[in-house]
Amino acid sequence: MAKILLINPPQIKDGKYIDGYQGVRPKLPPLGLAYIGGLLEKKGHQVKIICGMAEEITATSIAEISKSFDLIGITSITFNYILSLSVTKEVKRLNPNIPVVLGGPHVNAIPEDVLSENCVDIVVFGEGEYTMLEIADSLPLDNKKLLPIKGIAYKINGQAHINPERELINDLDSLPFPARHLLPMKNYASSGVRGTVHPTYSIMSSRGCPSKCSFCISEKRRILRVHSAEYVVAEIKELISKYNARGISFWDDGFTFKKKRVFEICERIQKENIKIIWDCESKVDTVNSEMLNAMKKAGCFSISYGIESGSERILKQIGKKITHEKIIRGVKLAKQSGLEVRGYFMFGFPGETEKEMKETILLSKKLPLDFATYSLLIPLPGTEDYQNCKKSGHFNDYYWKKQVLSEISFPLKPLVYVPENISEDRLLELHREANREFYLRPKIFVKRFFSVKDLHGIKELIKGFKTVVSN
Ligand code: B12
Repeated sequence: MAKILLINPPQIKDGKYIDGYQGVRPKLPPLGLAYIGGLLEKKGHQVKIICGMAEEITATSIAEISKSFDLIGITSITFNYILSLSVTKEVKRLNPNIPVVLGGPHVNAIPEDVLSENCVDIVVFGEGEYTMLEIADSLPLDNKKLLPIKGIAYKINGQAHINPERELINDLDSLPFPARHLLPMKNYASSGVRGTVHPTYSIMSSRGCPSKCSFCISEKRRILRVHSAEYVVAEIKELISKYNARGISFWDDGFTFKKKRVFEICERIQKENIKIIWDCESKVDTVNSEMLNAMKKAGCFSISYGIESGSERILKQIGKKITHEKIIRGVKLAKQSGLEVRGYFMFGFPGETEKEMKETILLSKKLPLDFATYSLLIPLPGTEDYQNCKKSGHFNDYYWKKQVLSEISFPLKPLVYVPENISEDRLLELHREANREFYLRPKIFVKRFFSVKDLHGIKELIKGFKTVVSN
């Protein structure tokens, strides 16, 4: 039995702890670490998780705590990579003999790059559950023991060794539930991004996405695998009984990809009379009325669609495989079923013109959406857009490294990438215009005002209003 410490790095900016991304985004449990923790515990290891997103803790205190562990695992997305590295360095400085493993979406995209850091012993790319288990089972480590472990990169005499990829986990139900009992659950999720009830917690009921969008990471994640309806409903019940959940947010890349399963989940929720309000992310061309009605009946209150652009040319370019017609249909059907509908839009794709960005604003206003979120493209390693933006010559490498790898507030200024046909100022202005034009319409404002149910709702409304006008 090994003692393993898993770490989500502290959210620190300018030396100060940032609570819940300055209130801009929700605080959610790091499910990747919790899944790994769940499997390690099931197999007899002792696990602790430190979540620097939910606890105010410094890198030095984490390093002190690390002393009593046999193996350390740290997670990283691109935007907190520098934060993850600073924890890794501190942990290694105080505990040079404890193996330190780095994993997560950023690491998956560029394992060799991450391995070049002195403080990192092993890089895990891909799904981490079984890889971390094999590492833990092999302690104390030597190069011979690492050789057969799939999905890792490590160093032998300073030289990088990259082992073959690990197969994706096909039977997701073979995994225990995420070890949420190792997390400070009370510190998370007030009412989620889209939540109206408190507390709302997150579930990942599937992994992967069959779409090939140019801004999204990694080939391998594209293969869709799902938890069965039985597993999903049992997880919901655990969240209710152990953590008093009143709401659930499904963060799957597309909750509605497998239609039959959606019906099964809805049926079970109703049959077992489970009182829960939930929301999910989806793609406009994967829904139909029957499904949306069943979802509504089973407690779904909101659906969020990745729409991205109002320009048919850009939709084609980014590989979204949706058209205006499909977008209008998907949004209308969800509204007809009585769901709240959110649309995600993006600006600043390679070659995108001002005219095309205006088409996006127009489409978002034309659709019967309740909320719209507009983001500026940030090219991330492992995506097609990262390659395209770099090639275009308008990509600012200096700012990419300085900001993207360590930023936790958006938009990043100056922008790391600005399409050829527009100036940075104009792009930022259009982004502001989009928010104002969408939210400062009387019908949206009145709807927001009358949807407020409690003090939390009032606070959210004021925060939203301030964001729109001060943006
Ligand atoms: C829920 C979610 C959020 C939540 C927060 C989640 C959290 N608590 O950390 C919210 C809504 C707040 C959020 C915000 C953002 N997010 Co987000 N988010 C997700 C989402 C949808 C699910 C994450 C999840 O739980 N996955 C399920 C678990 C099982 O997978 P996993 O985390 O990858 O972990 C597995 C492996 O990576 C690996 N692993 C992970 N960590 C470790 C550690 C070790 C030691 C090992 C061995 C292995 C390992 O093993 C795990 C189990 O198999 C993902 C997309 C996705 N489908 O994963 C995007 C995703 C992580 N988000 C992303 C982005 C870009 C953002 C934002 C920057 C968006 C924005 N512009 O505001 C912010 C950044 C905020 C920040 N500073 O952290 C990107 C990250 C890309 C990248 N290159 O890093 C993703 C991948 C979406 C995408 N396809 O591009 N996000």
